[in-house]
Amino acid sequence: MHSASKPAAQSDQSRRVGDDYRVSAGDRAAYHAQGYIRLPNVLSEDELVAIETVYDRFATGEITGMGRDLCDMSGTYTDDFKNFALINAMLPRRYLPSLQGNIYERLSQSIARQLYGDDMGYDYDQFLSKKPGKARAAFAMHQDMGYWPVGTPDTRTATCSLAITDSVRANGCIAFVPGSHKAAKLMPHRAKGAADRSESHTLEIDLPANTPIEHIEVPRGSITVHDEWVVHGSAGNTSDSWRKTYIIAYRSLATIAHERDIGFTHSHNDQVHWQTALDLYQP
Ligand SMILES: O=C(O)CCC(=O)C(=O)O
Repeated sequence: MHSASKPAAQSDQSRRVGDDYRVSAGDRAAYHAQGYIRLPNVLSEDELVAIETVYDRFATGEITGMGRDLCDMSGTYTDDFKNFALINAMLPRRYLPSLQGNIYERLSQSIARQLYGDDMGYDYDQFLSKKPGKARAAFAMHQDMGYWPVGTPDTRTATCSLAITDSVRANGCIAFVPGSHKAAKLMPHRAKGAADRSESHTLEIDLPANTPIEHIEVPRGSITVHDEWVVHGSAGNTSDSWRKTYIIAYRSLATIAHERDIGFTHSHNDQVHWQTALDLYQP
């Protein structure tokens, strides 16, 4: 009896099995309760080395012609690339199609489907790199819905963030307000450090000083997954190493089709002609 109960306990741990990643019932429940989870050991070291080689072509500025899709999320669109602190490469697989179908895409897609169902498809990808010793490389607190068109009927989203480097407090790991997704309601956002969105893409929520915040440290090769309403962001990088993150977000195929129809592709080069969080809340 005793020996039979052990494998049962282990089988409820999320884990990689060959080219599958199985999310345990406990982690699925925790995701929906908190608005985020951490999943260990998603990519192997060999897989990470291959992905990081391609990733670095964006972080070093080798891939050009991206317009505003290569920007500093802690600065403005007119900053020089050499001065970027938080390098944001939007839609890297659009600019380098050889990324399409990589092992992280395959595993993260299956994770999103286990969290929300089989109609979840790739919506966008993003590389976020914080340079060492850059205290200003902070990602302002926000809800992802704040960045997206208002009024999309089916908002379900699973955003997977792969730690390409260890992600820890000192290099500005992701931080969440647990349970802040529960109201499923857009909070007031404002443009950060710029008069309007033509200068900088970054939005910010003002949180009360006593808001509980959980910093989620993740070793290289593990991921966090978060939903579209949970309030999150990250502090600057005061360490002497990079923080590199590879984000892929999944939404329902119907939502993706709707948003492409109105011209929204997650590119910072999109011409915005839909209602945004700023239209709702700015005086
Ligand atoms: O990882 C971070 O520092 C923030 C990323 C983020 O805000 C997001 O993926 O929605």
